[in-house]
Amino acid sequence: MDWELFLSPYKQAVDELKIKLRGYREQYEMSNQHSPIEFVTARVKPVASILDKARRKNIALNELHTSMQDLAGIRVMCQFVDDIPTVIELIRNRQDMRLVEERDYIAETKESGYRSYHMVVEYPVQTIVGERKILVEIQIRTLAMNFWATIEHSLNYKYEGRLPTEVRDRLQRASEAAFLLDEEMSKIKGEIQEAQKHFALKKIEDHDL
Ligand code: 0O2
Repeated sequence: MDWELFLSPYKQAVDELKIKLRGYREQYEMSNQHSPIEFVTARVKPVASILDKARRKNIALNELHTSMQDLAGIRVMCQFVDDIPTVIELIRNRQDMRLVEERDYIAETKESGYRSYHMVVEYPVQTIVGERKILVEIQIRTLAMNFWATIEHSLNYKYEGRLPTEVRDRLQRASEAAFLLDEEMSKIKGEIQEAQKHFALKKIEDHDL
């Protein structure tokens, strides 16, 4: 299997979407509004992870494009929990993609403690042999949710998915702490935004000097 060739439309899709979603942030900044998007990252799933997941979920390699929804992945990080519905709406209203599925692991936290909002979309990529529709998984989460998921992901990698009970328990407590952090930040959102506005103005003034 020529992986580079197979994954090239996925790479095209994540590169395009990364630019498109980052564009929102610039628009909010230009209009002096709080941006619900803090930053955006994108990746094509590494071949080793594809093979591993295909084995785990019994997916044949010739069914990857329909059965593995996260070959192309975009992550949108938000400062506050209530930025998440704003981002969801922005994505739902787009005309350049079709929504396939949504999974709300914020309303229903996963057993591991994982929280995030997942949207699977079908995104058309123009190739030299015509249009290809590519599935892309967009994960939307706060900075606290992202911190937790990143740490948990590396620990899972280290322990090859078999986390010792003590680590698992600590991660569950850490997930609750991240939840509380999000709650506290939401409560002082107004204050934080004031401070950020002052900081942004100061940057402009300093730049003008
Ligand atoms: P990677 O390395 O991020 O690509 P499944 O794979 O069975 O868990 P499914 O049905 O494929 O689930 O879709 P789901 O759960 O909506 O999305 C899977 C992706 O969500 C994962 O991709 C992770 O990125 C993230 N995710 C889901 N559950 C967890 C979790 O408990 N902890 C962390 N850290 N991330 C999670 P991959 O392929 O597992 O990994």
